[in-house]
Amino acid sequence: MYQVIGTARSRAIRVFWMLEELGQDYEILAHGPHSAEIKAVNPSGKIPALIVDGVTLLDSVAIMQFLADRHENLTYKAGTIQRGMQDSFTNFALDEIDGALWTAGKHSFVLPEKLRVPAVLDTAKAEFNRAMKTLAARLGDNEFVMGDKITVPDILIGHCAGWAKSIKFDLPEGKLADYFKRVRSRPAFKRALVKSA
Ligand SMILES: N[C@@H](CCC(=O)N[C@@H](CS)C(=O)NCC(=O)O)C(=O)O
Repeated sequence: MYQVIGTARSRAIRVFWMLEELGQDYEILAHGPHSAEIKAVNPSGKIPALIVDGVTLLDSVAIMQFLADRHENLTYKAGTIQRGMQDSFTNFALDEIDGALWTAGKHSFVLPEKLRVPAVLDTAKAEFNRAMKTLAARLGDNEFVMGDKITVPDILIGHCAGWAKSIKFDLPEGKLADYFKRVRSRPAFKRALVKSA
């Protein structure tokens, strides 16, 4: 059985969600950032971590993609053109969406107070808004970023949409709002929220 170190209100929810999508059994070790339990496996003290076959994997997106590859679901196969396109969406979401949200988070509550620059929040919002415009253009009329098949980047983006809402960033309306709703209303996400609550 998989074990995941991490709490629900963190990037660990991406891993719980992916495991639910894949129908895999998992145990949640609900330890927060910088706990002794996470520091024992990750020198940075960051969550989440996945423990599989006695080995620890770090970084939520690497973990999601590993699980998708391993269980051959929610992903295109490595080496295909579609996988290249899928990974491009993953990198875009990580750089431009997660990146803007994380900048806002770091300068609101993560960094020690003396290192915070509150003015950067407006920059993070502007970057987020720009990413939303790019996403709308790249999504077009598709159901999911890769077309009609849900893949790893949709889970990542779906998580980021909820994160953005929770820190009161403006979320777009129209097709993008429908897309966020479509991804976030998946039963697997609901199960992950219940299990990790
Ligand atoms: N790239 C990592 C980032 C992990 C991360 O920053 N996690 C946050 C919680 S969501 C954390 O543990 N922060 C503590 C810190 O930054 O010191 C991932 O995607 O897993």
